[in-house]
Amino acid sequence: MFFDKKAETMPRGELEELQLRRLRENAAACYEKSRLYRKKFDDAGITPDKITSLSDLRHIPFTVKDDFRDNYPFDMFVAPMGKICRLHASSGTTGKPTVVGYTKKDLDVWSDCVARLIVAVGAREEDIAQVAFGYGLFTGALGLHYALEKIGAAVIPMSSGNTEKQVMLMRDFGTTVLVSTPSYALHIGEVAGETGVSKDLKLRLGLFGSESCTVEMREQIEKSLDLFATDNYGMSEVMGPGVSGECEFRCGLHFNEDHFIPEIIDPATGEILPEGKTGELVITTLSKEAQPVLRYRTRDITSLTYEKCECGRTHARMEKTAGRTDDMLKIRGVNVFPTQVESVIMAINEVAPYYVIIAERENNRDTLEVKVELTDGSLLDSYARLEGLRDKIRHELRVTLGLDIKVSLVEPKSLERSLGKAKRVFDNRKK
Ligand code: DLL
Repeated sequence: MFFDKKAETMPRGELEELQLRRLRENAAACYEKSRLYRKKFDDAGITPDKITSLSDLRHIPFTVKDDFRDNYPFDMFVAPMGKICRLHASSGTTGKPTVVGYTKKDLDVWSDCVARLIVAVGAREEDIAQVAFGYGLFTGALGLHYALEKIGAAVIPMSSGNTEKQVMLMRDFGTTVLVSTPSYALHIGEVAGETGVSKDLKLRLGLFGSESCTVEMREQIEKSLDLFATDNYGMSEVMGPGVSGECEFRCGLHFNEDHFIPEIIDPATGEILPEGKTGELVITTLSKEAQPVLRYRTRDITSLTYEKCECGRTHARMEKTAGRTDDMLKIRGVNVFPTQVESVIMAINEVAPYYVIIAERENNRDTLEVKVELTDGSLLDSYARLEGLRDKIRHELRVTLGLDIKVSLVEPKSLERSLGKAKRVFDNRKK
């Protein structure tokens, strides 16, 4: 099913013509109205009229998160304040938040973009959708909210937290679609099981996003909530959710390529990588009025394919992200992504899908510890069985990562549950 079949299945030649026209308009607006972009262009010795083909995009300098921080709060806007009608911000763990502004048209395009993604995985007018993202400055909740309204679904603006009530309403209202982070969905499934309401739920579809989730974790969520779990991706700097998302075939996330140009670069050199190669995703907005963004370095690691999908969409697809360059841990010369650890843990029956990864520096040597919850606490009483399980997990991690990692098995339900984006990595070496 399509929300906007014409746009989503546009022949690539036509799509690229549209992209070029929008890119040229966008670059000209940035050059004319933004001090930041004018300086970037001038420093690189280019002017927007030099962009005559899509491959000229490579001459435009990158935009990075610090550009948003340095221009806090509103200096990244190219539209006057009178035209801005919504502000969001991404919290960030350090420093100032990154602020994003939207014009009326931006909000309309935003809800169209998200509507395409949710219709592509089967959301319908008849659905009752519970939004369990935190409402507020975070783009997730309102981004999904307005798209769900746009397709005519009944929206429950529940927000995150209050999980027992969340589950009760889900049962009483007959919620069919759950919108949340995958880690919160996992916790909702746990609480639904504990409170005995799982069997009364009518969920059929999960619209999950905002953090990485392995296929193994997704299967766990599907089992516990009995729904079809799907992935959508985005970031506040370029819009929020609505940048890319899976279709019903779940073979990569389709970009809304008429509104965004994706590129993959080598994160170390900035060099553009060819189709299929894994690197850092860079995004250029094509239609944002309030705050266009040129070549934003997302720090997310993925690859692209332009092959036509079985669903009929012609827009490029990105692979599910392996993680962020800032989440990647370098331990004794080996790169470790939390998703690799997750895949190993999820394949072991005796442990629950709750874990944390802790990096330390001891005697000038990096160490990594994985703490993971047992499903059955009685195992803690049997030293031999516990040791056996620990050895098995350590062995599997060594095979996957090529690293010796300390494994700690902890009591069931002892690790903190996530209500939004899970914090699973603690790199104490940075302290
Ligand atoms: O998380 C926007 C969003 C909300 C997307 C709801 C999807 C659903 P930020 O808070 O700015 O915006 O965080 C953006 O989150 O650079 C990725 O690292 C990560 N991220 C977002 N979606 C996914 C996903 C929102 N589906 C950052 N898979 C991005 C993996 C994701 N990581």
